[in-house]
Parts: sequence; C-alpha cells; structure tokens
Amino acid sequence: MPELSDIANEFIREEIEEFLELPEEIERNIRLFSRASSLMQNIAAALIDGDMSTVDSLTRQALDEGVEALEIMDDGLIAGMGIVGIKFREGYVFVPEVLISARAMKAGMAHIEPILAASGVEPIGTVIMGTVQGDLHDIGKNLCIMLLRGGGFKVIDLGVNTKPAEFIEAVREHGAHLIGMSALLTTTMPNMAKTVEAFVDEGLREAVRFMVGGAPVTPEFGKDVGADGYGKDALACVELAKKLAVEVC
Ligand code: B1M
Repeated sequence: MPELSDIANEFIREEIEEFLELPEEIERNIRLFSRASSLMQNIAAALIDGDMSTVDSLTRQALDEGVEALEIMDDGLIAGMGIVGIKFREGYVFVPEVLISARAMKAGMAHIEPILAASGVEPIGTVIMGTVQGDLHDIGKNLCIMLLRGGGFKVIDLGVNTKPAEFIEAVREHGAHLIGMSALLTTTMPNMAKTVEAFVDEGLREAVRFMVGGAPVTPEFGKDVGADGYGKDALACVELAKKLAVEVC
C-alpha cells in the first residue's frame, strides 16, 4: 500500500492531509496520485487551485511529450476534480470555487477533445446526449461525448437541463436510435424515468436504446427507470453505445 509520502507533489499531499477524512477516500487518492506521473499531479494540483492557465499549458505540454490523452483525463483532470468534489461536499469550498476549477478542467479538455475525436471514420451511429431536466452538471457528459466521438459515433449534444420533449424532438430530427442521459443530482435522477416514459407515450420507445450515467446513478437505478444500459464512466459509455448500436443502428 503506497504512503502519502510517495506522492511527489506537495500541494496534493497537503490537500489529502487537510481535507480528506474518509479512510477509503484517503486510500483511493493516495493510490491514484502515487502512481500518477509528476506532470499529472501538477495538472491535478493546478485544477484544484483553479489555475486555468497552468492547466491549459501543462495539458498542452503533456500532449507534446506524448502522454496519452486518456491518461491526462484520468490521472490529471478527473483526479483533480475528485478532490474538488470532496471539498465541496464537506463545505471547504463553495460554488464559485467549483466553477473556477470546472473552467480550468474545460481548458484542459479543449486540448484533449480534438485528439479523441480524430477517428475520421464513418459514424457507427448517432447518439443524442443530454444532462436531464433540472440538472446543470455537464463535465461528465462532455467527457462521454468526447470519447463517443473518438469511438466513431456522431453525437448531438443537447447540453444541460434537457426536457423529455427535447430528447424526442432530437431523435426525430436526426433519425437517431441511441440516447444518453446524464444526471449528477439525486433530485434530477427521476427525470431519467420521465424521459423514458415520454418516449413510451410517443410510441417511440421500441425504436431507441437508452444509456444512463452520472455519479449517483447505479446499474439498478438504470434498470428501474427502464434504461437499456448503465455506464460507470466515459469509457464504459462508449462500450455500451457500441453494444446497443448493434441492436438498433
Ligand atoms: Co454540483 N453537486 N451542484 N456543481 N457538483 C455535486 C454533483 C455533489 C455530489 C457535490 C457534493 O455535495 N458532494 C452535489 C449533489 C448531491 C446530491 O444530489 N445528492 C451537488 C450539488 C448539491 C450541487 C448544487 C445543488 C449546489 C448548490 O447550488 N447548492 C448545484 C446544482 C445545480 C444544478 O444542476 N441545478 C450544483 C452546481 C454545481 C456547479 C455549477 C458549481 C458545478 C457544475 C459545473 C459543470 O458541470 N459545468 C458543480 C460540480 C462541478 C460538482 C462536482 C464537484 C463535480 C461534478 C463533476 O463534474 N465531476 C460534484 C461532486 C462530485 O461528483 N464529486 C457535484 C467530474 C465528472 C468527470 O464526473 O459527472 O460523475 P461525473 O461523470 C463521470 C461518470 O459519472 C460518467 O462518466 C464521467 C467520466 O468518467 N458519466 C456517464 C457521466 N454521465 C454519464 C452518462 C453515461 C455514462 C456515463 O451514459 C449516457
């Protein structure tokens, strides 16, 4: 088991020591950061600190040095946002700080997106993606979209706060068969069920496949709302989309 002292970045060490209390979160983060390269640790530290220009330049530097886009995403950007999430939950930081870190994350993602999207092959199918009604969280959804595009899908991004009628309209307009719904709030998760029900009411349910995901969503919840599959992360979302595409695209 790695120790806190195995993490090279002093700022990350202090963040873990000062703000993390749950033993499993401490252990997970020590494991994650101790195996991450120092450049990835520096990206995560800058993201936690809300330092957009450093996240921007270090992400560019990492790509120029040949680091895989997925490694930067997982060990730098998502790892940093994980710490921000814990600090937010525990009341150490508030919405403005989280937004500043989210902006830094987007600056890093802007370099990664074109690389993940550059597959240049005929699309496997069209996916309609949206964060459900009432929910404004879009970072996870956007990561899924990047990887879906990189995985050969055409993706129509409906953004956040997506009403059931908007999903239906997009499916009709684009002739799509795959729908991805993201939710980050326990209060908006039921809107996944409402969206599926709206498709049933329109007589469109059989023609499409629903994927669901987001931090509070579980495979069981996915089944309960009538979805066809659940993705635990952006890679799983792409695998699921490929599996469901075989059925409907
Ligand atoms: Co909010 N927020 N937030 N927030 N926020 C959470 C979700 C929360 C858990 C924080 C906490 O208390 N610990 C909490 C929810 C509690 C709950 O519901 N039980 C919360 C709250 C309470 C709120 C507000 C209500 C706060 C307030 O105003 N008092 C408010 C709600 C606004 C609204 O939506 N109506 C709010 C606002 C915000 C910000 C605007 C400040 C900002 C969002 C910025 C943005 O997205 N543009 C924000 C953020 C950033 C977070 C945290 C810190 C980080 C979320 C995130 O981006 N994670 C979050 C805490 C946390 O989750 N640790 C929190 C990184 C992202 C990569 O992960 O989205 O899970 P995630 O996506 C993953 C997987 O889940 C999966 O793939 C992704 C990559 O691996 N995935 C899918 C996602 N969608 C998928 C779809 C798929 C498949 C996989 O198939 C279709």
